[in-house]
Amino acid sequence: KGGVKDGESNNPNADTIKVLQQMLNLHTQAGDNFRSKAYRMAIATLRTETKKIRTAEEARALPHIGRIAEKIEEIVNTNRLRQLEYALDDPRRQIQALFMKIYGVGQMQAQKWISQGFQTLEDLKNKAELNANQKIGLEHFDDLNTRIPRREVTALADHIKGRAKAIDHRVELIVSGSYRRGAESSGDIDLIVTKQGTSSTRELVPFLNKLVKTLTEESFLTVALASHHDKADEVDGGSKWHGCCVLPEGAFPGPKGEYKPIWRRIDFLVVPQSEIGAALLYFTGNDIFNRSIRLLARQKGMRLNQRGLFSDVLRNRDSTKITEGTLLEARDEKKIFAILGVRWREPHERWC
Ligand code: DCP
Ligand code: MG
Ligand code: MN
Repeated sequence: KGGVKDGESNNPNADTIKVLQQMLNLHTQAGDNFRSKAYRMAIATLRTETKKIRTAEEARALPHIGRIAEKIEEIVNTNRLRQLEYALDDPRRQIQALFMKIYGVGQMQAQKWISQGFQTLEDLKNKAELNANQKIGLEHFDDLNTRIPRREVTALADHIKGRAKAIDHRVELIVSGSYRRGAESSGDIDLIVTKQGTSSTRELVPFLNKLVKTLTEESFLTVALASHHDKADEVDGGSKWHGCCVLPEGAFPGPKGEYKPIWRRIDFLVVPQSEIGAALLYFTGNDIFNRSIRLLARQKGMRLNQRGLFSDVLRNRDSTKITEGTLLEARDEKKIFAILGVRWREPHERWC
C-alpha cells in the first residue's frame, strides 16, 4: 500500500519478504485469518534478521516461522513460489480482487456477487443489486482507483483551507493519512478539522456543515458517501464526513493542458483541540501501525483510540469493557508515545 518508502530495501531478506507479503495479501483477501496471522508473524521475524535466511532448517530455528520454513527455502532457491503463482492465476480470485477495488465493497460482498454468477464490472452495472456507495464506486471506478499525486493533495487541501478561513478564520485544517506520512501519492485525502479552545466535537459540527455546504454549492464536493456505521466513529454523531471532490481547473498545480477533472475520495474528521494528539495519531496511521500501538497499550493495561489514551479500563472475562477508564492523555501526540513507553516516531516512520 502506498508504494513508497518500504524501509525494507536494505534487509537481507527483502526479496523473500516481498513474496511472503503477497501470500499474506492473498490470505487476507480470502479472509483466512489463521494463515494471515502465520504469514504476518513469519514476516515480522524475518524483518528483524540481519543475515539472509537460505534454508528451511535455518528458518525453522527462528521464532514464529513453522511451516513457512519450506516456502522460504523455495523462494531463495527458485526466486518464486509455485503456490503463489497458482493462486494468482485463479480466475475466481482475480474477479474477487477486481470487485474489491470498488469503493465500499469488501470480501463478503465480492464473494456473494461471484456466487451469484457475476464476473465483470459490466455484469454488476447491469444485473447486480447495488447500494448507493457501490453505485458511485462502480460509476467512478477508474477515477477512484487512480492515486492522487502529492502536489494535488496539497492543492485540494489549499482550496478547502481558503473556504474554511472565510467561514471561521480560527479553524485549522491538518492533512493526515498517508500525506502526513510523507507519501508521494495517496489513495484519498484525509483532513482533520480542529479549532483552538474546543473541547467537544459538537462545537465544530456546525462549521463542518457550513464548509460542506459551501464546497458542494461550488461543485468542489461531488457526492457524500454513507458511512459504514463504524461504531467508534459515531461517538458524538457527525464527527466524520466521507465523500468525493474534484480539483477546479484554476487550482491545478501542473501544466494547464494536463488538467483532468478526476473524482477523488475525501474524508473529514472533526476533532476538538483537547483530543488533537490522539486524533492525529489515529488519522496518520498507517492502519497496521495503529493496530500494533493499540495492542501494545492493551498489553500495558491501557486503551488507545482516536479520542485518547486511557488507564484502568475494566473488562469482563470476554474482554468487553465495563468502564471507559481514566483519561491519561489526548492533547499531545508525543506524550501518548511517552506514556506508552515507546520511542517517538515521526509520521514518516509509521509505515507499520
Ligand atoms: N485507519 C485505521 N484503521 C482502518 C482505516 C484507517 O487505523 N481500518 C486510520 C489509519 C490511516 C488513517 O486512518 O492511516 C487514514 O485512512 P486511509 O484509509 O485514508 O489510509 P491512508 O491515508 O493511510 O492511506 P491511503 O493513501 O490509501 O489513503
Ligand atoms: Mg488516506
Ligand atoms: Mn481516508
